[in-house]
Amino acid sequence: TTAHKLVIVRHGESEWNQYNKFCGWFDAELSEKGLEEAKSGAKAIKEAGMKFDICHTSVLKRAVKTLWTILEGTDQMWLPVYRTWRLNERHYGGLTGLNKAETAEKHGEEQVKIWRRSFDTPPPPMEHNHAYHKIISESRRYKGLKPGELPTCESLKDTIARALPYWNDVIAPEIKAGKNVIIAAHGNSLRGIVKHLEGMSDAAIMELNLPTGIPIVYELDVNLKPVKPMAFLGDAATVKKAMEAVAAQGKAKNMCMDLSRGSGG
Ligand code: DG2
Repeated sequence: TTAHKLVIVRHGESEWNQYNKFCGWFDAELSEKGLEEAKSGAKAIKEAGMKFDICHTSVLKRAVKTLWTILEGTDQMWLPVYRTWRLNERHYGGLTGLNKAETAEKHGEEQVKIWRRSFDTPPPPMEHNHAYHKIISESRRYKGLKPGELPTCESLKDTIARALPYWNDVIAPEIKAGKNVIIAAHGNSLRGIVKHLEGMSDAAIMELNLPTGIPIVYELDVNLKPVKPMAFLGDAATVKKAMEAVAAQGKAKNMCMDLSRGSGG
């Protein structure tokens, strides 16, 4: 039986999602569409009457701003918000800043799917001369990380390995203590949490693509096991389309832009 509810939400579309670039730890802004998605997410949470006690997010503004927008839209801006690098997006290494469709044209769609969705194959590392190396690795927000914690690239497995301690040590005890928690994070850091919660296999998680800005509700038992499948606070057709658009970002042609804009007819 349901003992707890948890809300997780991937940030609204970022400017780099919009340009179809691998983003990872680059601190991209929300796009205008992404801000609208976050507002719709807020509206859905408000209509569902959901109230929170504690909020967790990453140290990347696309997730933080999505959370702010949800808190503003539900009149809960007074809530405590905790930010941690452990909820950051997976570090996309040397792929950071590259266009996903162009990368598929160059290396093949299969290779791009492996880089995007395989469980334990990391992307190539970010070298010191990479255009975004300095701005990411020398950012003040990462000064407190211990030696070896700052990644140069991460597989989903690596992402889970640094996100799970935060889940186990901070978030899970709060939920068990009866707090209503919302987590605003990223496609792959949330896929890691979903894999853990649902006990999904390494193969099954490959096929899961999380849509941007659509809140997901989990009903959990006392041991934090889901008692039913994740529920999206959005209509089924919109959710399906949004998930397919994410999967299509790794296709060689630019089709995905048309799909995600809904302008393809
Ligand atoms: C995307 C996910 O992360 O990309 O880093 O490019 O959720 O922060 O927009 P997010 C990125 P894919 O793994 O879906 O290619």
